[in-house]
Amino acid sequence: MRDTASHLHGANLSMSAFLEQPAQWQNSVLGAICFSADAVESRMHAGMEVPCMCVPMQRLDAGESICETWHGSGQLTQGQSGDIHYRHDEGVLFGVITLSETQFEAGADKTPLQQATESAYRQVFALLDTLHYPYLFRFWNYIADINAHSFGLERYRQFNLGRQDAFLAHGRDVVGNVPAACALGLAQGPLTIAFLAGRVAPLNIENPRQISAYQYPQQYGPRSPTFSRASLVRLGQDEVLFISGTASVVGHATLHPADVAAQTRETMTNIEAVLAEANRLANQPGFDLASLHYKVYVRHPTDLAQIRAELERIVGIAPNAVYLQADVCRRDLLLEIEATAARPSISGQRD
Ligand code: 3EB
Repeated sequence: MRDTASHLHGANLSMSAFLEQPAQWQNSVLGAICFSADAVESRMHAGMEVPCMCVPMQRLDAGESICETWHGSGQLTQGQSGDIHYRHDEGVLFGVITLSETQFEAGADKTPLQQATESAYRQVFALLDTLHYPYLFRFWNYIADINAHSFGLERYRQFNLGRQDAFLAHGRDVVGNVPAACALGLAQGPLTIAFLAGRVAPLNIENPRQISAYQYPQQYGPRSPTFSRASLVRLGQDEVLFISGTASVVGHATLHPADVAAQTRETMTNIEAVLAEANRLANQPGFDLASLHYKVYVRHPTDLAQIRAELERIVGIAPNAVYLQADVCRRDLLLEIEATAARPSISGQRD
């Protein structure tokens, strides 16, 4: 039993464990992101009030599919607004939105993916304005065929155009105070986005080894990606750290293009640099590699063993990590790792 109020925390469960939880547990869940290569279980949605997003990705390190759940506290309220399903407590809102590009026509100046992205983000911002959760903590972005080219532009770059236009349309910053995020490629499916937002401004953290993504030069596309390297959220006594998708990028360049072990090491050095920044800013420093929960997106399944061996060597103890097959937003990047801080203040809650 949790004793104190306003705890935001995450947990990973297998899909079957998720479905077997008692109603009381479900009543604390703000939402879930379920990674499964299999067709979506209809039970996931039937009669469930929990907003749940299914990401069609293969888990590489175990047979079981995995659900990332986010828990709130107290009375939860859920709803639907346009294409968004959401649930919130007093301080935090979790939402999911999926949009098919086929709803949009290839207009003169905007591609269908760009329009879908802009629409999804505009819907998110409008909802947050209406419900008064103005601060975005974190976005999860999943995009079919992320490295393919259409309409003369790589699809990830089309996504970046639509995303930034929505930020600008809502008068939001596109440099500095921008949310943490990840952006990964799927074999197929609609544009799939989840988000966490709240009523307190997070601290946005950059990585001194990297140029901020929102300042990437033109060579990476007509619009820079709108995300920060991490966000640190303070909720009462709690601090939750969201480290964005992190890759083998130093400055703005990809390093070690064909060496997956070296990319893994460079990525972890980047995560360590972000942790150092977080500890400088945190009320309760003490975030470390061993206490993070990792999601490791692997482009080539055959690279799993090498990536895993490096990660385990660098973290020291067996890391809390889930490995998933995904495309990464630059062709020469072989992996991307995101991480969330475990909450060391609560004993016996290791999840
Ligand atoms: C990078 O450092 C790797 O577009 O939202 C990581 C995390 C990356 C988020 C995004 C992209 C995004 O640029 C790619």
